[in-house]
Amino acid sequence: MAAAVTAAAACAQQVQRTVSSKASSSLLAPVARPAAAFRPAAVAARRASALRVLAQATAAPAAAPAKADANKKSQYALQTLTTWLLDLEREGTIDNELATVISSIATACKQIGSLVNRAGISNLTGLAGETNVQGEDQKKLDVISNEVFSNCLRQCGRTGIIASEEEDQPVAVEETFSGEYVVVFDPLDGSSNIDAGISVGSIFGVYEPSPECRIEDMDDPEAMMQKCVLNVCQAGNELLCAGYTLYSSSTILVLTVGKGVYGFTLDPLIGEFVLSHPDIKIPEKGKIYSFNEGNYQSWSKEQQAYIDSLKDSSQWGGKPYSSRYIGSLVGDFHRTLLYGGIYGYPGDAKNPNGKLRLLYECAPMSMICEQAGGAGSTGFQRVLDIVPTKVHERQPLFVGSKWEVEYLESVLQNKPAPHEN
Ligand code: FDP
Repeated sequence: MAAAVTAAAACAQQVQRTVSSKASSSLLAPVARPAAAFRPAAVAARRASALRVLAQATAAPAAAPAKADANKKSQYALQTLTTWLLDLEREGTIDNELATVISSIATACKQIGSLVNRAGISNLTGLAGETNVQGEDQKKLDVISNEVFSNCLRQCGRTGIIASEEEDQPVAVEETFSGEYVVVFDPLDGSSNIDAGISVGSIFGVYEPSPECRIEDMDDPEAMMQKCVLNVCQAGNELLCAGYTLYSSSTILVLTVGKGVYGFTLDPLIGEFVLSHPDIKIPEKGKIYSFNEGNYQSWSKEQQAYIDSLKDSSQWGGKPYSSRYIGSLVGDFHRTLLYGGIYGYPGDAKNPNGKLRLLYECAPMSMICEQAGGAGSTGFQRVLDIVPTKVHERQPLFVGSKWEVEYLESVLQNKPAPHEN
């Protein structure tokens, strides 16, 4: 711990204060309009009258009533992530600060998506030569994506603490000047697929602002780090926002702020995420399971029995479940969200808690799944109820259609299967 604290303290000391004064405006703050009040009243009146005459003279007799025209939607109307966030702000679902954090995450994802697309021709494939705190070899793109994500979050000035899969400890952000949201993320999940050009993704979660873990408290780095860890280790049910971006045949950002799930596809020609999947609902029951069956021998007998039963066509009207597994959580999860079924990474004899990390993999995916009408479970407990005891804690994860997840829980817990609707 002491070494980690020293490292984190050293790291924190290196952070340069790039924003010294409190900024008053934001990316999404309403822009003050040059008001008509500056126009002399007589000129304004003359202009209004001239416009009325012109409108009468040019109005086609068969024109639809003005009210109907105003309500007609233009065929060129787009709902972009930015206008969607503005709508949420207007209705009071999120505030301006959270909208700014989400915008900066979207910018990071656009940049990572472009790097992923060009990885093979920009010498970005292969290993970086380092291992992360979890002992995994870091790919070049893991390291770069982490830097891109961290830069965007710092520059937006609204994050107090960031915790990444690629960092040993949470990092207090010095550049923050308001907001102080806690952001957890895996900048490039599934990166072992990168060199083969297969889908990868970024996953993120945003928690309530926390002003407790401050860079100003550097005179006691150990106490500061304890506060940082404490503020990051929150249960998933405290998440304000969770999302992921899939880098695949298209770049798709899927997001929830606790009011349904929305998907935005990046239009590369205008550089904007455009709403393409409004109010996503996962099917109640599916026909696909997604597990790494190579681990079958080391699963519990209950876990084996569950997968055996999905393959037993006699139980499912003559057709067994189909198996699909990319080995990239974001890709496998996205398919499960749209088509239904179950994604699972169980514990096994060697790793009782499986492989996936609670904070920036299991919890955000579970929140998205629940918001879409599905479920997220460890097999014995709702994922969103677990309070992590450490930043990189692992948990078994089963997410997907409600029926398949409940059926899995019933098999693991030796309980009767849920009823089919
Ligand atoms: P990766 O190691 O390539 O980053 O948690 C990381 C993850 O990929 C997930 O994206 C993926 O679902 C899982 O590991 C794959 O693990 P297995 O190779 O053990 O199936």
